[in-house]
Amino acid sequence: MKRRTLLRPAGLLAAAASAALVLAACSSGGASGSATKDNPYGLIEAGTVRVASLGDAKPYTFTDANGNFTGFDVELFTDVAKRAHLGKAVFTGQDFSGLLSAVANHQFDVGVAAIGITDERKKTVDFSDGYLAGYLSVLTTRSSGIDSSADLAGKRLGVVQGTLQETYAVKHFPKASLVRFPDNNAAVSALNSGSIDAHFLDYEALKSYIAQYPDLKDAEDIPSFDAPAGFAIAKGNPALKKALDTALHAAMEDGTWKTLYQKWFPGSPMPEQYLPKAEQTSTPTPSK
Ligand code: SNW
Repeated sequence: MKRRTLLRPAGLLAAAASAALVLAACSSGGASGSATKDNPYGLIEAGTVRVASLGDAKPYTFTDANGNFTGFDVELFTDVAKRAHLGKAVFTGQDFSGLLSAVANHQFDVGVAAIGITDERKKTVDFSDGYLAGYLSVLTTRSSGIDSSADLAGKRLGVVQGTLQETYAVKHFPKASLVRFPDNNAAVSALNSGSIDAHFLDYEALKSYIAQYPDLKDAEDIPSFDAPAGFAIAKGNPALKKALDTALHAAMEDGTWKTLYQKWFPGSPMPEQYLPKAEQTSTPTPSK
């Protein structure tokens, strides 16, 4: 009365064989982004996580006097990469406008640069969960006569190409003449030399330029809570997304996020949804 138990193992074998075929097909081209046993997150090179970032987006991500990347996003991502056992994080400065396509094309494993999560951008890349929710801000000179975005009509307004500020300005400031720049430093030079009247950028970057140039001021802050910043990765890598999200939430829960926030954004209102759960007092701001 030996029972035929062969069917099940045989079925399993078939499943294993087809899974092996799929894996082989994925790795045969040597294309980056394919997961293997030694490289479970499909990094371009196992043991290193290549990060597309910005050299001049202080205090989010920028290079210090020695050329090393630092800032809130850099330190947070470095912590997350360590927790997720991704290996060494290597940052490279790009223009913002090319950053997401470089990630989508697997030239980099991750994009880290206060990149707001939007449905439009999700057509190109996937994102981790959000880790920052702040403002889009109008930086101008004390003598410009611009006291709010309503005064931008007829003025030359700088935006960095490819940013949410550019999209927002096209939609909401139709009477301003937009001047597009590759990065914030170029735009702020133009503002200081009088070739533009205002520049539209992230709030914390505005704060750092005002600290550097006392002739500059903040004319208006527009909430961008519906587009919290996230880490961008190529589409179709759920293992990497999950690893980043798990590590990110651990960094929030143990207070690492809060410590970095206070270090890099002193005096700024703290979005409560990223604090340890026990410290959240009010209804959190919605995040994606
Ligand atoms: O949408 C905000 C978010 O709420 C937070 O304040 C961090 O900045 C944003 O993600 C918007 N950042 C711009 C963008 O995503 C510009 C990024 C940059 O200059 N590096 O287009």
